[in-house]
Amino acid sequence: MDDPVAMHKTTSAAPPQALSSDEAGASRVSAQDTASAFDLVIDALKLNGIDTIYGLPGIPISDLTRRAQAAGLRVISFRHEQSAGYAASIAGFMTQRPGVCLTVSAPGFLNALTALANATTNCFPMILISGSSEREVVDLQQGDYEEMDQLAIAKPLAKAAFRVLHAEDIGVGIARAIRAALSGRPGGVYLDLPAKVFAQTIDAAVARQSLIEVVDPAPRQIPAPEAVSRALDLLKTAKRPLIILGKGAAYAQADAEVRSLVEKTGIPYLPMSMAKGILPDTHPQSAAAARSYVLPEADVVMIIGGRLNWLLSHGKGKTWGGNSPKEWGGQRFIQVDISPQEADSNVRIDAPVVGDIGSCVSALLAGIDSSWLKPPAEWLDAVSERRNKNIAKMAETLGKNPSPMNFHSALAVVRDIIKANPDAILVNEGANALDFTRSIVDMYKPRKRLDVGTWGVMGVGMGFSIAAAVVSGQQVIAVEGDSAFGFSGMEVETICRYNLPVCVVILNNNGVYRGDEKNPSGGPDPSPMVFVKNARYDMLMQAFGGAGVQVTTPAELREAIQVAFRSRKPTLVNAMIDETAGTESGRITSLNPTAKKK
Ligand code: FYN
Ligand code: ADP
Repeated sequence: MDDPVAMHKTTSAAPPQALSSDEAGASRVSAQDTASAFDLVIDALKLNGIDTIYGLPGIPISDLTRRAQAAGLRVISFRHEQSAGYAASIAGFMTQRPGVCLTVSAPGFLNALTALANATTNCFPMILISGSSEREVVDLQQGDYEEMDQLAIAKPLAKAAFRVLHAEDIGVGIARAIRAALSGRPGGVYLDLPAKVFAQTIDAAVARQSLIEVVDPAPRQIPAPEAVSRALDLLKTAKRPLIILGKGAAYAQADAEVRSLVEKTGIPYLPMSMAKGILPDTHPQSAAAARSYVLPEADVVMIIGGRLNWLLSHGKGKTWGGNSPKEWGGQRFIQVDISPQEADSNVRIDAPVVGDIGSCVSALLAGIDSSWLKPPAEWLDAVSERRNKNIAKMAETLGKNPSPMNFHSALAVVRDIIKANPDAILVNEGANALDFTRSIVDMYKPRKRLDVGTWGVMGVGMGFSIAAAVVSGQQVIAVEGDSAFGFSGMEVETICRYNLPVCVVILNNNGVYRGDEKNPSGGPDPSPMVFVKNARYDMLMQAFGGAGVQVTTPAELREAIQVAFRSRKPTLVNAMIDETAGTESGRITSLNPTAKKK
């Protein structure tokens, strides 16, 4: 997809680096008499502190990527748009600034669309900017190059979708996209830029006037005082209270307030997967290891930045003490959320508190003074007892050293590595590789665990890892099932090209879930559930100049990860584990009709 458009002026590309906000304000258009649409897009992004573009160049946006790099933006160029989209979305989650993904028209746009939809589903702020074909040809369906009505297709999958037809509207288009992505419940936004716009040039003074620096893009939303009192009154009645922290609480970056609320109330808390680490998983009030005990037993549950969706069994059924899948347990719920529509989505919410988490939690804290009574000792003791029992059981399993290595013995190593390197970012995808990692590897700091999220989507691994390294500069470790890795594996070239401190650990059991299935017909094809046996994924990383290591024991695995962390070199550790290790669908067997029957 070479772009025939010649560059208007050549500038040697500066080495990629993050912009300071002062630099971000510097204007390209001010230096010229006229401004091109390319200049306007770049200036509008910089003016709003956006310093990185994740994308894949081609018609009609390749010149935009060159010029953006020349103008000091960091442009991370991927091998597939879906990974670029995932990268942008997780950058949004980590930074509270929309991550920008740039693609070509129709197929490129569609490749990134899964990531845009995933961002919307997960409440990650992201902007997908795609070039598109000629409007008049598309609308008459006359068969343009990469013809597609992208705006119409993006709309149902995005929080908002906009199109710009004139260069002088680029400033407004980008401002609207930023506001839509960040304000209220964050989400994915689509911005359509037809090729014709890029060919436009306007007077530089007009261009300067047209740019908007968005003021207060995510305004605080203060909860109503009566909603706060209602919630506190309900909490006071609880004999067996529980707090659930969701990834919205991690996104909000109100870490000190959330911790203070948990500690001042003395209530046990359950972190959802990406909320792990808001308080360290080793915190004495963590009920993570007593999940199946606290959910049905709790009488009042305060959920902060999380949804009662499938991950929480919709707030009802056996998980919550109901006798049938549809029956509600006896719990009463307080829900703290920025979306006024979230409450009652699955069960009755007795006390919705609508607002941003920082403001809501601060308001709740203001109502909790020294007279606040901690939960009854009976409840706290019961939770501790169950938790300690499960932790002891887990310690026993992790202490074993079976041959061949299995999920537990491999993940015991990752657990130690994260404990020793709490700033490292853990990316995690797979089925068993995901589920075991979630319960075995403790997190110590907020927003350090990035995973498959609300959809349980596979393919986020390398995109998330790349963005995590770019945004934070921290060491990243991606724990991947061998199947999950396949969705974005080619991005190891991207990791090597940008020399990022990413250590990919593949828990390789030769298949989807496990690797020992046979073709039931006895025919020559392998089972649809298995891969090439003992595949050397490590050599894939070596092909691009990174370090690739094959390991078969926990000691070798530890050594390989430690070397990767010390060197900060792109590394792939192919950890061969028992091919019979793994259950179909991991911990969500109940959602898989076949596995459920088995
Ligand atoms: C948790 N547990 C622990 C610990 N932490 N035991 C000991 N030590 C520690 N630190 C216990 C916990 O109490 C549970 O035991 C069990 O380990 C599992 O905990 P988890 O993972 O928190 O709970 P569970 O039941 O798996 O949670 C349900 C879920 C989760 C839906 C939230 O499965 C999930 O996030 N799944 C995502 C799946 C996904 O997206 N897969 C990708 C698609 S794969 P008990 O209390 O005894 O139950 C395609 O097939
Ligand atoms: P989890 O999967 O961890 O349970 P979800 O993604 O389901 O988390 O839920 C996150 C919730 O957090 C969403 O309902 C969203 O509206 C909410 N949220 C996101 N950001 C904020 C914020 N800054 N303040 C309040 N709520 C937020």
